[in-house]
Amino acid sequence: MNRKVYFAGSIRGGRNDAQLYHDIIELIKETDIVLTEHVGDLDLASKEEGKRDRLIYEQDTAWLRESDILIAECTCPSLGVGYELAYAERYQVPCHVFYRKSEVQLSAMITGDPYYQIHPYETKEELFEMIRAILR
Ligand code: 6IA
Repeated sequence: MNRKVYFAGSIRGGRNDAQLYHDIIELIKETDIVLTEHVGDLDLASKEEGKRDRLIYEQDTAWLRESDILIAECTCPSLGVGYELAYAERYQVPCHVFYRKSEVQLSAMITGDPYYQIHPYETKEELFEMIRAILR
C-alpha cells in the first residue's frame, strides 16, 4: 500500500530488542515504507556518536508529521518512544502500541490514553499476525 510508517523502538532506552525491531521493519517493508529504518540497525551504537541530537529531533518530528501510521514496540521502556507517541497524538497520526505482556506493565500514561490502540502479545508469530492485519 506504500503508506509511510513511523516505526518507534528503544534506542538509548536499551537495545535488547534490536533484532526484533529489525524483523518488524522488514515485515512492514513488504507492503509499506518505513521512515525510521535506523531503529532496527544492529550496528547503531557505532554510528550514533557524532550525530547531533538537535538534528535527530528535527528529522524525527518532521517524519512523524508526515507519517500515515505509527507502530511502536514498547516492551523496552524508552523516553523517546513515549515522546513520539504523544507527538503523534498531537498531529492525529494513528498509533498502534505493541508490548510483551508477560515482561512489562506498560505505563498508565499510554494504556490509559484512549487515543492509542494497545496490542499486548506474547510470541513473535502473534505480533507479526497483528501487524499484518493492521496493514492489510
Ligand atoms: O530515548 P530513546 O533513544 O530510546 O528513543 C528512541 C526513539 O527516538 C526511536 O523510536 C527513534 O525514532 C528516536 N531516536 C532516538 N535516537 C535516534 C537516533 N540516533 N536517530 C534517529 N532517531 C532516534 C542516531 C542514530 C544513528 C543511526 C545515527
